[in-house]
Amino acid sequence: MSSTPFNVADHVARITLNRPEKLNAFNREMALELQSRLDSCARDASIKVVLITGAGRAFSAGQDLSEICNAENPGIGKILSELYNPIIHKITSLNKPVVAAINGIAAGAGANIALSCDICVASKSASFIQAFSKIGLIPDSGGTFFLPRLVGWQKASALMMLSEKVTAAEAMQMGMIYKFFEDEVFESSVNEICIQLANMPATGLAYTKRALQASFHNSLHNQLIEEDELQQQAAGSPEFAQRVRAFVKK
Ligand code: T3D
Repeated sequence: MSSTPFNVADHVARITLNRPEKLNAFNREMALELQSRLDSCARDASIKVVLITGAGRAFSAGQDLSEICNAENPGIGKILSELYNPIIHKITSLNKPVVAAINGIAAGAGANIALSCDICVASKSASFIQAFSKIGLIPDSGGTFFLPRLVGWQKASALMMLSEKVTAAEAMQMGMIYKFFEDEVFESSVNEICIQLANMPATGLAYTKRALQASFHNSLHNQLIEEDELQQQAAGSPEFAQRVRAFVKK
C-alpha cells in the first residue's frame, strides 16, 4: 500500500501521509514518495491546489526514529539533504497554494513541513511539538526559518528548546497556523478552503506566493520593484481581464 495515497478532484490534489500505526512518521520511502507527489503536482496544470494531510490520529510524528537506528541508515546529513530539504523546497517553490490540514499531532519534521505550507489549518484536537531538543537534535526542515517568522523569536526559541506541546487553539493564537476548526467540521472546512482557492485566479495566487517569499530577503525598495514586476505579469493574465470585465459589467 502507498505511504502517500494521492487523488485529484475538483482541481485539488490530496496527498495523505499514510503510516498511521507509526503516527505517519517519515521513513525514507514515505519522504521520497512525498517528493514525487509534489513533482506530479508541479507538472499537472489541471491541479490548482495541493492539500497535505495525515491518516489516522496524527499528521506526522516526524522522522521515523526506528529507521535512524537501522544500520542501513545513510546518516543525518544525508537524511536532511536527500529527504527533508527537497520536500521543503518543492512545497515552497510550487507555483500553486499548498494547504496543510493538520488532523492530529504534528511533531518534529512533521510540524515543520506543515509550517512551510502556504495555509496551515488544524482540527481542534490537533497539536504541535518541535520535539527535536528532547532527543538532542536541532529543529530542521525549515523550522528555524519559519517558526520565528510566524510567532516571533522568543516564543520560537522557547517552543524549540522546551519541546513544549501546543494545542491548535494556542497555535492559532500565536500565529503559528491560520485557523483551527472543530473536529466535526474540520474536513468540510478544509475542503471549502481548497475549493475556494481552486476557483480563484491561479496566476495571482502563484505570484502572491512568490512575492511573500521574496520579502524574506528583499529590502523594501527591492520588494516594491518585485511587486511592480509581478503585478504587471498578473495584470497581463487572461484571468485578470475576465474578472475585471465581469466586475464592471455587474
Ligand atoms: O537524521 C535525522 O533524523 C534528522 C531528522 C530529524 C527530523 C525529526 O523529525 S526529529 C524528531 C522525530 N520525532 C520525534 O521525536 C517525535 C517522537 N514521538 C513522540 O514524541 C510521540 O510519539 C508523540 C508526541 C508524537 C505522540 O505521542 P503519543 O503518546 O500520542 O503516541 P505514542 O504512543 O508515543 O506513539 C504511538 C506509536 O507511534 C508508538 O508505536 P507503538 O508503541 O504503538 O508500536 C510509537 O513508537 C510510534 N511513533 C511515534 N512517533 C514515532 C514513532 N515511531 C517511530 N518514529 C517516530 N517519530
